[in-house]
Amino acid sequence: MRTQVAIIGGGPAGMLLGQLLHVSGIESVVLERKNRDYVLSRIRAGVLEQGLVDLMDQAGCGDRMRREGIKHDSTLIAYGDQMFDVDFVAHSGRSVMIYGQTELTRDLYDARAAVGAPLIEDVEDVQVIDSDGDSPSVSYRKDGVNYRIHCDFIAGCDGFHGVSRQSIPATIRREYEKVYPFGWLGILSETPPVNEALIYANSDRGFALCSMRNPKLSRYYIQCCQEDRVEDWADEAFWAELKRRLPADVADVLVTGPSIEKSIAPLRSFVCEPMRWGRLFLCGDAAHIVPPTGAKGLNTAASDVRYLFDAIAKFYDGDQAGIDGYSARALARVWKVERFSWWFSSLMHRFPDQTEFDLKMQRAELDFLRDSPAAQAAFAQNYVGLPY
Ligand code: FAS
Ligand code: PHB
Repeated sequence: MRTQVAIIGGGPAGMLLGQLLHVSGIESVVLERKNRDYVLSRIRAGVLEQGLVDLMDQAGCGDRMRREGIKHDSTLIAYGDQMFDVDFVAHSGRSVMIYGQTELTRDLYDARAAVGAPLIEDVEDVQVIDSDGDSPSVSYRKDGVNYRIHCDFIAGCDGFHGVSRQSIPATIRREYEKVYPFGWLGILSETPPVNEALIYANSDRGFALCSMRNPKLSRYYIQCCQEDRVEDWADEAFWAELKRRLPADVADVLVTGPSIEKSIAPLRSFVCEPMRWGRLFLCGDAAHIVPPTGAKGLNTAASDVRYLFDAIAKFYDGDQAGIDGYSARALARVWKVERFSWWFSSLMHRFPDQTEFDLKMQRAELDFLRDSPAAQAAFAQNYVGLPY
């Protein structure tokens, strides 16, 4: 088989890239280790930057998101008995869109199926071949049969545990990592959100986040120990702990109910440099990971996709500059996002080794963020999404 772009990974990065290429007349094949049902069963991101909203429109996949997504102009930040809002529009002129990653990825799967573009699911043993040569290819096995796809470019969109990053020689790769000493325990419940806005809470018992998917579906998180397992947390225990971490007037109106999904996510910051090796280009979690505090994981996958799509489209118009500049351009934004995600995580979580002085610093920074328009403007500009 031959195609122009072989995309490894059918998550949001791979499927968005595939759809952008398709609407521009560039052929691609998506190889997914699992399948549509598995990918859509994972509950992940909930906040879309305007850049990603615009890309979904450009890909012709924005209609349901526009109908069902919820525009948010601000967020609430709570600490101790304090709670204040940061007005995104006042400080940045932009908003964010609440629309689950699950629904966004569903829209992309439906769009690819509607145009009949190749998506090969349940593949095994994907391998990147000769990416640093002039005739790259990808091999894989399906139903016991080995296949090979010859292509012009390989997009490594296969997430943190994929094969693409490992296909860049270890002597070339530089990896930067910070592992946080806690995780996030998240639940989905068919209950009305506790507030119209998201609430990020720093309490003396640890971090909590009140989010949502729609007016009847709420998403809540609490910081938990790295060793915790989902089975350690009965719904009743989760709700009781969440209430302890929220201001009393918020806890009093929290509507609880059975969890329809419950999972624990580890938190890490991670970046791989470079994001290119010959004709192989990394996008999304294959190249970088952020703690979800700043809602940047999915959104930074989107900016990578935008840069790579632009570069490939220009290549076929005879301009190599985008391809040659992809890694540096993507990493320049990635590192700024890593900084914001690390900063906001450090501000809102309780760390096992924190001293009384450290806690005073957290409190002082939160007081400054509450009182300073300049600090709120910096927060808002990062949260709504730095320019592409
Ligand atoms: P993904 O990991 O989503 O997709 C990669 C795809 O590649 C998967 O479908 C996988 O099956 C496939 N694959 C892997 N290896 C392969 C191979 N060898 N061959 C073929 N296919 C292969 N971000 C937020 O903004 N907010 C959140 O609350 C949030 N919560 C998260 C919770 C968890 C548990 C995790 C892991 C991530 C979370 N994220 C969150 C980040 C998340 O949204 C990612 O940023 C987003 O899924 C990135 O999309 P992709 O880069 O497409 O990677
Ligand atoms: C979510 O709704 O899943 C969500 C929202 C904001 C975050 C992280 C996760 O910062």
